[in-house]
Amino acid sequence: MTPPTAALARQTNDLDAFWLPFTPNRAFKRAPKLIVRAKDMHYFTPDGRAVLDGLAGLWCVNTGHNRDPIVAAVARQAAELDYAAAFHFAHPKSFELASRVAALAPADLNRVFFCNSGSEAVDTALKIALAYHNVRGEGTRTRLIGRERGYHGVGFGGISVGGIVNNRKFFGTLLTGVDHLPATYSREQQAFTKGEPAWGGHLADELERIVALHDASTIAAVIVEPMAGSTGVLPPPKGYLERLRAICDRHGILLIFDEVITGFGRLGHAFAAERYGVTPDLLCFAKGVTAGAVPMGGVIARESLYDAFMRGPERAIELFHGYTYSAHPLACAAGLAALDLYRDEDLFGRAKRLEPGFADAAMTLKGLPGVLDVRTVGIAAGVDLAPRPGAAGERGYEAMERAFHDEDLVIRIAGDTLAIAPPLIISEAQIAEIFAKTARVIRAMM
Ligand code: PXG
Repeated sequence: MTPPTAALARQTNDLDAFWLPFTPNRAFKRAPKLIVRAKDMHYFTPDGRAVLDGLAGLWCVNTGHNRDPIVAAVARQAAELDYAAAFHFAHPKSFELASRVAALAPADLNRVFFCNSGSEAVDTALKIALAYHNVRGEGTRTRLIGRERGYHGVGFGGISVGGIVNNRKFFGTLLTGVDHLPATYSREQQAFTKGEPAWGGHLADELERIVALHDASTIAAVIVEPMAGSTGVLPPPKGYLERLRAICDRHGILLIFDEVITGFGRLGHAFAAERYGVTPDLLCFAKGVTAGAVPMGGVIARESLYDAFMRGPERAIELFHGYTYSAHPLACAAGLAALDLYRDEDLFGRAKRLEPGFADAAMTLKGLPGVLDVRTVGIAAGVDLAPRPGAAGERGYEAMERAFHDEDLVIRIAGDTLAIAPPLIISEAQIAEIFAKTARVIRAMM
């Protein structure tokens, strides 16, 4: 452990050059929040303050921070093989990680394409879906269906099928031929539900309406997050995903699950597909695959999809897609070490066992001033705060800042909704601590 030094503080004094992502840059640079170190459940600031991580990084550090086996695996790999040209070679760990990821996925989801982020995973899945129909001679299937309030990263594909207005409105016409299912959330019907709400399964039938409008022969795929994370933890209504699957089957439409957040234990299973007993045709993952230690994403495809591409001359490339850093050795090493930790510490099972207590702890916020809804599923909670009149998002932002500065706690916001999703190694005492701190923040603001 390195103590904070004056040199380190000096290095971080010039804040001008760095354009921070998804951050109010001017407000941040006026009152910067710096992190120099992390271990397990905590971040550490330059002055040595320990800050409890209530969001597992950004939903990715599911094992907890800086776990020794991951650190050692990455260090070993960096010394042994930094990089091998991804379009010429493979290295042993790429095959090993693909096999291990495939083994965690249900049914015949067993062919794994690697990339470097969730956004790339989404674009990869959308492209595989379009190309799949093409190689099968159904090239008229070009439409992609997303969902309102969906978040699928920031590539043009992802923002097109996504349903977050601010992520779309500045960026032109996006992909054409995209339509959207309605969001599944209704406060009136679902407020203060633990787990999957009873109301809303019927909203999957909106897909039939979209099919009737465009005709199935023009639709390639439907993409949804099994649980919408970024827009404030919206678990799927009971029966919803099953109904989507049935409608897709009826019309030859591919179903894509974006499990960038739900993958690797967040919902008490390796994948949400397992929790819900619904198998998609393509499954996007990222984040938890390396527990955030090295960037990595990927898509798991059903074997039949992969097989559809394996035709033509053997020397011909089957899918014109890939990244310089697909299956990067450091990412594969981190991924294998993370999967070992998930297995050895039974972290998915742990999340499942902690879920009822986590939900109870979250529900203690019910009844606090301005708390309009609390939702939970797995080790994730969304808390809607009443917006200040004429200043939507202000209360959420203030809550996040107060949590960090006054309570040494990291939480996330989407507008006036707080999101809480800590690492899966969290203790029951730390769960209580998160919600006690959050309650104090809420009380202090109202
Ligand atoms: N799909 C889903 C479902 C995601 O949640 C992405 C794709 C994109 O992943 P990359 O690795 O390209 O960022 C995500 C990312 C938040 C928050 O505030 C959520 C994400 C990222 C950053 C912040 O909830 N999810």
